[in-house]
Amino acid sequence: MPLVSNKVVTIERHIIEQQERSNGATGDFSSLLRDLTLAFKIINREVMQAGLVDALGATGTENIQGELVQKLDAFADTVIFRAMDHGGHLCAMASEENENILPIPKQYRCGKYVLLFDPLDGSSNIDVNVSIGTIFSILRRITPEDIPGEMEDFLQPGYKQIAAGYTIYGPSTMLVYTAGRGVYGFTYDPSVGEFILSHDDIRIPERGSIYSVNEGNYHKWDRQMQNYIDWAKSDIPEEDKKAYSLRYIGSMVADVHRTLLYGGVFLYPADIKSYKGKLRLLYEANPMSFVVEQAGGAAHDGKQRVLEIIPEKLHQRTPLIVGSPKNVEEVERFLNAG
Ligand code: P6P
Repeated sequence: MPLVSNKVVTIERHIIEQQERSNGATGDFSSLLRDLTLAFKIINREVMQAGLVDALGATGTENIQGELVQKLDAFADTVIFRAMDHGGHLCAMASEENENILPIPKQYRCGKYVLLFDPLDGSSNIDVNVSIGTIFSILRRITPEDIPGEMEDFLQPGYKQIAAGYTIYGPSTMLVYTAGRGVYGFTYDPSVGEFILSHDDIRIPERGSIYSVNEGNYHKWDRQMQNYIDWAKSDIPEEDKKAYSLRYIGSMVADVHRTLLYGGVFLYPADIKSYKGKLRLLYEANPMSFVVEQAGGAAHDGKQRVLEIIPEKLHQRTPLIVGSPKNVEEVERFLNAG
């Protein structure tokens, strides 16, 4: 994946160039993504000040409702909703923070897309200054365009996604997205308030030597998963395999972002306690799987391709094995062994 060196391209410019390449694309989708990046800039500002709010005592910032700063994930949820509800591109939204789908306020025009998002995944890590992120997924509505969005607009398999991506708030803030024509990374420059193209056409390595999983759950996994983990961390001379390294941040956006750039595999398997896994299908596993597949990787739930799961519930969970194609194949080999 070439780092961009000879031109300064903002995400807005990039989206327009992508739109010009896709025949028949309306400006609709481009301005939807532009509205989203505004929300990410506002969230970034608050996340980067989070530590200071305590240090500065009661001088916490006011949020967009004029109330004293809420919990950061509730704040992020509100910011995204309010940035996206009036653009005329969406007919409804869904967020991890809200049980039901979120209708577009009556005073605004309904559009032809639905947006699903996890406003601030891994937010429990904010207190220890670990990277966290926003994950988003965009689908085209399937109900008639003259009525408000409905639940069935959201319960579509992941391969129907129009676009998906994440913003990681870390040592630098990066937005990574795909619209089905490759994966692109933009690094935020707060001095000019722009996301600048820094990772053009990201491709995940065919194989990596990092596995990423919470080994504290080892005793809860089935035997096949335990066998894979035992194999992954062993030198296997007869297979000419060196032990893989374990890297686990406990923030999905950070773990998957590292996997995307360095290769390897991120796993959140089912276990005897969470037999469906922990991660949410529609606004965590699907968007991350779409990004990784578009970068040449793979994403399975242990039985099938994640993007082919037919959703039944808005907040349903799924096991997730996502990363370099060869590494995902290795996991599958163990899971399918007798
Ligand atoms: P565990 C964060 O709470 C999160 O939802 C994901 O970001 C992360 O991958 C996972 O949970 C970590 O879960 O059980 O390993 O702490």
